Amino acid sequence: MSQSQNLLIIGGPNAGKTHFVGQLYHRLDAGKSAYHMVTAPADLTVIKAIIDRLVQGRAGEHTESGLNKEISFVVANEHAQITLTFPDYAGEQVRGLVSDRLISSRWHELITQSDEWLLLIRPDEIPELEDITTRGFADLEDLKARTVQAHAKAELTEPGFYIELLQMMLFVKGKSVLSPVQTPRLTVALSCWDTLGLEDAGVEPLVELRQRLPFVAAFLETVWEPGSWRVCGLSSLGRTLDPDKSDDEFMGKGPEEAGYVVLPSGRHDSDLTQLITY
Ligand SMILES: Nc1nc2c(ncn2[C@@H]2O[C@H](COP(=O)(O)OP(=O)(O)OP(=O)(O)O)[C@@H](O)[C@H]2O)c(=O)[nH]1
Ligand SMILES: [Mg+2]
Repeated sequence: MSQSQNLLIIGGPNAGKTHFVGQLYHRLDAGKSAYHMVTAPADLTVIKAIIDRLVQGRAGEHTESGLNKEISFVVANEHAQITLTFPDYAGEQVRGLVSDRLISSRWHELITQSDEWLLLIRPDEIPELEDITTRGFADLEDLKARTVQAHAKAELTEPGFYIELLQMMLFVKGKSVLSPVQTPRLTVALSCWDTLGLEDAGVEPLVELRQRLPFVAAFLETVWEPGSWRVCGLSSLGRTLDPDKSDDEFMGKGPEEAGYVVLPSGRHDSDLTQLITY
């Protein structure tokens, strides 16, 4: 075995982190991946809870904000061994990292110990940037109301949040953005891909990122070394599930048959471990 990697999985609120890790585990457990499990997570509570829901054809729950579980497992094939660390925090905690500019000692450790990052971004929940091409000229009254609202919020925009998050993580890792970043290698996964109306294979995720989050794409293109980062698509479920009502078709086939990764070329692949190996 030639390589040993440490992958950190991270994402904002509602990005699909818990469903992805549940589906990934379920696939590995069912022997449906190019990788096999070497060490299973010590605590299976979170994974069991999500898989229980999925086998009933129902969506799982939002991670409670007080919950701080870390799920770690080791997978391998004949070439590489990968330790996956997935802090199952509620996504708001990641928002907090950025808005408070404070990184706890545990987050510090997680970031410094990792040499690969998988960042989940959910494009269908990102509000379209309002500009003259989408809004036209506003009348004065309308403009006044919107200015008050904007000041009251004073939050980072979504693209700003992701850029700031990556900059903070690079800072903790001791990386300068003045020379192209080679490690950590980065995979950005556009999650809930099935909600984007692009079911057919062939759409390159980087093209989609450039279109939906041009600032984030430009940041990555400037800061990371080409070949050390990539953009993929992810649909852990392949469809939207209801938390209360079973989806019979999903349940009948089994969760391990649902979901896919969209590779940088636009090809769809049902093996979700494609996202963790780069
Ligand atoms: N359509 C669709 N919905 C998905 C997919 N994956 C997750 N979801 C839904 O997206 C929502 C968020 O998924 P979670 O996995 O709970 O997201 P999270 O990042 O863990 O969210 P927090 O725990 O709140 O931070 C849930 O309602 C899921 O049912 C997918 O592949 N497709
Ligand atoms: Mg969660």
